[in-house]
Amino acid sequence: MSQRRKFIKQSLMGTALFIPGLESTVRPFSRKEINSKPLILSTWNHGLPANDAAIQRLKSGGSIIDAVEAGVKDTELDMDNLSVGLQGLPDREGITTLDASIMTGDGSCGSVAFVRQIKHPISLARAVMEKTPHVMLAGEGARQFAISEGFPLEKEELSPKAAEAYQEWKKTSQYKPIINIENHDTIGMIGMDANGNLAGSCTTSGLAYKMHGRVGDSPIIGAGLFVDNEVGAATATGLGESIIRICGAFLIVELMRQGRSPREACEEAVRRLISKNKNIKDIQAGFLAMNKDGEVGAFAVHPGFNYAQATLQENVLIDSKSHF
Ligand code: SD4
Repeated sequence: MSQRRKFIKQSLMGTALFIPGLESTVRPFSRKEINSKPLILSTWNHGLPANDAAIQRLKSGGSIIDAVEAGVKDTELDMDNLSVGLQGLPDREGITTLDASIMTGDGSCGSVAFVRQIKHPISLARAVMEKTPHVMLAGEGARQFAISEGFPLEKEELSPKAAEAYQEWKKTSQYKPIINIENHDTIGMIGMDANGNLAGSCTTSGLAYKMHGRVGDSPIIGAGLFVDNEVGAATATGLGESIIRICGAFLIVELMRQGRSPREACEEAVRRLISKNKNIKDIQAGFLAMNKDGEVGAFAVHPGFNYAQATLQENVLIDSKSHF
């Protein structure tokens, strides 16, 4: 566990705390949610600095899509995060492959899956959205598109932390596709600007030691991310296979469309996920949502999921409730 994560975990036991350098505070779960625009939410502890980056982008005149891109780009560069970006843990063959998606509330979306050597897959997903007639590019085709758009290709080598972890894993080469404390740091971010326009982004290196070619929920529009200006936005983290099976993010937005609050919709999605997946004790998944009125909700299968919530005034870390 990174020092920062340890620190934030410990902080949660206390009251609101200032985190030096992050302009952020940490507070325990609060039932009463903020109702303020703009609003940025993102998964896990690294959501705090990512939210700061997103809010900065809005303050400097960026749009909500600029903000959710800038926010998760921060995480894509975080060397402590072994689940996002090229420093993420590799697949079974020792190759790091990345998935990302981006969406705006008018239905525009783009994603990349199983892509190699690209430092900012979220920006590549945005380029797919804005510059191609398609929604999704995968693998070599995504890489070729990146080259044609002038994205630099990074050297294909594992970060020191990922290389060490991979060497350790190879001793047994046991594949256990479960989300545990060290395999859970995907960032999903959803945001709303001052005018109520919504956007979201999601980026990950996926599950450690996955099969080569495996794609998770994060680049699947409707699974890891869904945004609709008429209703709200949702994102997911956790075992991608379990989330894809229930179209998690889309399900939550549709439940909100029918009148559920974000929290109720996330809870219902967790119930659905539990009913459609075996071995639920080994599966962690967490959902995060906002509606167009700025109400926020989250829910997870197991304890441990948290999210960061930022307005112009504050950026706080909140523990999600869970089914178990
Ligand atoms: C995946 N959902 O590829 C991602 C993993 C994840 O936090 O969320 N990790 O299945």
